Amino acid sequence: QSNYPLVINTWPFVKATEKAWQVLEKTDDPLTSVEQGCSVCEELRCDGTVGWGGSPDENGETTLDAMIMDGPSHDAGAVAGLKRIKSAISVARAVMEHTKHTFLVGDAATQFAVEMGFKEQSLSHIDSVDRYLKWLNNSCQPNFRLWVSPDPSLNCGPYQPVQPATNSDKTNANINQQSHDTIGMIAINSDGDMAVGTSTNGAAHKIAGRVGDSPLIGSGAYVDNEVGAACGTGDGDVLMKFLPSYQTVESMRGGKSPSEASEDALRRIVNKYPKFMGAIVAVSKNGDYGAACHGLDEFKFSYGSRKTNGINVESVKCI
Ligand code: SD4
Repeated sequence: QSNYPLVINTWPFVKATEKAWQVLEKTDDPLTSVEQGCSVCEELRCDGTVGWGGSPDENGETTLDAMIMDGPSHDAGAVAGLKRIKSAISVARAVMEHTKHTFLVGDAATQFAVEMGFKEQSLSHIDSVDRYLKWLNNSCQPNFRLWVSPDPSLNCGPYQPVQPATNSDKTNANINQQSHDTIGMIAINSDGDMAVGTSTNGAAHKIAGRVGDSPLIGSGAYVDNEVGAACGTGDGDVLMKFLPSYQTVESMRGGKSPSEASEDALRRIVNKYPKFMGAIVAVSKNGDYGAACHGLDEFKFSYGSRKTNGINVESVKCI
């Protein structure tokens, strides 16, 4: 059996994996596969951390970050702080395909989306309202979501600016940024052409306007069609300082396997931020794949993959 076609994504979001696979099988189009796979998570509000109705910011509003990148053309589109539009990755694709630009943000991205025919609607859900009010009242429930700090006091508002003394204090020190679970997805078709994408509602109780790593090309995801692709999940305020998806692809270019390259990218982060939490998944040009994580053992980081022989969810022991 050949190593591709293949779909792979962060976390066990199997409905998204399966949808992406169905699209890939039918169309052999990795870009549409990634878009539609991630769209499933946006609709299902995977873990409350993708799509509408999750991770409210300090104003109680959910905003979305997403990107998509096409291997053969090396073209990409992204949106950040997208308001009142549910289909973030599709808007990112529209930016790529219908503009000369690459990245649109905030209300102006919404305006673009509406002009492109996307429906404007509230991104609030009873869950996001409830979560916001609990945070506001300083009565959060630590187990409300999959990813919360082991220290319950860190999960409750109101926001207190922190002035960390060192980089290692910085990670996890900000009580506003404790809930993570981005979908990052890679698809590779029967010709070995690849696409990547991400979609997330970012960090819970973020300061309004905060953008994470997920929509940033090279940080949240990256593809070089001649080498491979990678995407990440985790603490975006740290991840974005290291361009880990780009780094992973470059290490594969240098001969590392997908797992080795992902691990190397994370080690560069952990070296400076020992408490960092996050993961990278990667696929090489020949369809080999692997992953690495740090600080996620408690959350049992796993990722989904789909080939002709079925779906597979693999747990990763973190470095
Ligand atoms: C962010 N990286 O906005 C995203 C959140 C996330 O797994 O990945 N969660 O920081």
